[in-house]
Amino acid sequence: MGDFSIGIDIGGTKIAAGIVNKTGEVFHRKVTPTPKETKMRVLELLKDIVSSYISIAEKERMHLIGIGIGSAGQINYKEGKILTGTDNIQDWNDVAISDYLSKYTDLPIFLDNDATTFAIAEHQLGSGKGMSDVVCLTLGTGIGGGIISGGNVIRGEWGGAAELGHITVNMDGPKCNCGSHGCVETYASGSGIANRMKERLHELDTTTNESAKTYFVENPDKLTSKEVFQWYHDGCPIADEVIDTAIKALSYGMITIIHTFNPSRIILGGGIVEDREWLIVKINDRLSNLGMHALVNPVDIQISKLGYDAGLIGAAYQSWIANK
Ligand code: BMX
Ligand code: ZN
Repeated sequence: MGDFSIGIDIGGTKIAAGIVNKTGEVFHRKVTPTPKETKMRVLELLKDIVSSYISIAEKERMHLIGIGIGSAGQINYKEGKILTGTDNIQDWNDVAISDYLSKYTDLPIFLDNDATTFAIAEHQLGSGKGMSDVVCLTLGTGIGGGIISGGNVIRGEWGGAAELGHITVNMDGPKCNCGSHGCVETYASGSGIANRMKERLHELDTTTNESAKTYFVENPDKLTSKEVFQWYHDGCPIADEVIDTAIKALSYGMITIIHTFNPSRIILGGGIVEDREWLIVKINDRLSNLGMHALVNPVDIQISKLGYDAGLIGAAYQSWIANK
């Protein structure tokens, strides 16, 4: 049956997990909301996921060779520890994930940033296969970055590199929960799009945007990017500006990425781009008039082939990279 690895992807909204084979097939997929209370709740959930997969693997005679975990946050991959995390995940500071889980299993544990594991999956098995220079952006609760340069994963000294969602595109822009201002994430992530719309809800005109106004009155705190996209398609002018600004911010962020890494492809993933090919057309329109042409023009922007599973597949794939 070959070897298998457990893959877990911890994001600000959900935790996705599965047992993965070397070609990236996912078995026994599980998706759970990320516990909002404390890091201990997240750790207990991880322990439960790992224990249940170990019993399933035993029953089904799947030979497990490791556990790979991709998590949002600033991660010391050498120590298997989350150092810090923005408020996208509550209490996500100083979390010794590998130490905690190794009390329950002897399998090797590999921890990395979630967008880095996404990039590993796309590079090994997805849209970046066979390419030496690709950059990935995950557009979900936050915006994560993963970089493959010269065929190598770029992690920096301890694993904190590639926080590409925190490229500043407006020094006077909204405060970001990383501590800076006007990061791409504040405009183009799920939370960024929702926050920019919330700031402008008072401008909505009931005559032209009945559904938006009603929604705001009834659910002011529950607004998500999903509603903003819906209103954009319904012709709401404020939503139109919010989405246009998101595309603009993303395009300027990409120019910095292209000027810095000279990639041949940028792969986008996450809920914001899933099934929204039209976003790529709009980004390409903007990119055609920005930056240094020799660098920018040849870059091909694509949506992830592996989709929602990319993060967990890349996390699991670490077990094979380690065994090479
Ligand atoms: C944030 C940051 C990144 C992460 C990115 C995508 C935290 C908790 N998160 O910029 O480390 O890669 O979000 O995360 O510090 P997601 O929650 O959208 O999957
Ligand atoms: Zn930031």
